[in-house]
Amino acid sequence: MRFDVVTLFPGMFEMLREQGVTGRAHQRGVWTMQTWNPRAYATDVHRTVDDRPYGGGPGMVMMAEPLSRAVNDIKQQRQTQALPVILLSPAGQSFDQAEAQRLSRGAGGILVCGRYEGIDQRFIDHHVTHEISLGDFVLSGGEIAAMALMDSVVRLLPGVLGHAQSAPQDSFNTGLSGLLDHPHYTRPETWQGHGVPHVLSSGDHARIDAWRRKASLGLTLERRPDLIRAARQQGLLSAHDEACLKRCEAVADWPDSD
Ligand code: 9D3
Repeated sequence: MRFDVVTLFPGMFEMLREQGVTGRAHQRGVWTMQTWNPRAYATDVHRTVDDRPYGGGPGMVMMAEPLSRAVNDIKQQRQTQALPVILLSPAGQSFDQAEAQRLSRGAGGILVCGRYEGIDQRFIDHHVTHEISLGDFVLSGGEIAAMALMDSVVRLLPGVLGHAQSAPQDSFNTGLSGLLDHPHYTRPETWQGHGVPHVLSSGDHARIDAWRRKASLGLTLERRPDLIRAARQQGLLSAHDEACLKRCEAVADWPDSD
């Protein structure tokens, strides 16, 4: 897996290379990343990468030429024209786990991070194959979105997560049928006067699994009823799950009641 990132702020990406799960995987050579600064591809002495918008209005627009020269350089170095060129953009398709999984099965791609008010549309029309957003909130640029995307993809690569934190148990993944995860507890047994649900120290794994499934269903019903509908539509809910949901719907103050 290799990502080539076009960004005016290459320093931001060191974190991904150095820290945590992605840092360890990078150290082991599971994935690589190279950053490309469009400023290095500017054609004037001031190394200009932005200009005022045609039609007027506030803010600046990233020029097509420096970005295009950067992308062409990447494609030449990687000896392929077929790489996905992903623009991180508030106008993109909302990113989700299914897209992370698709990307994790590929060879990586070119990530283009915008700054300022936007990017000259002619660059987008000429080079960009996918536009991806993190959701309906405003960031200062595409960098943090690109890092979030790479983090979510790299952790899905074979051998990146240890057995103890393996990917299939995550929220939105198959083990949980696309439901939210159940609550977690660890020592001490009493913290600030609050105990741990007794079933979790019973050693009865069938009862523990049943409790966790019920907790997942109840939390998801309360917070993300859209995910319940999606799981149902995909046939991921058993008759037992449906009965559990019916009982949850009848209990107003879940999960505090027993
Ligand atoms: C005034 C119109 N704004 C569009 C919503 C302008 C604008 C805001 C923020 C233009 C660019 C940006 C920078 N954001 C990103 O590059 C970005 C982003 C985001 O802001 N939210 C969610 N996902 C993403 S991915 C890239």
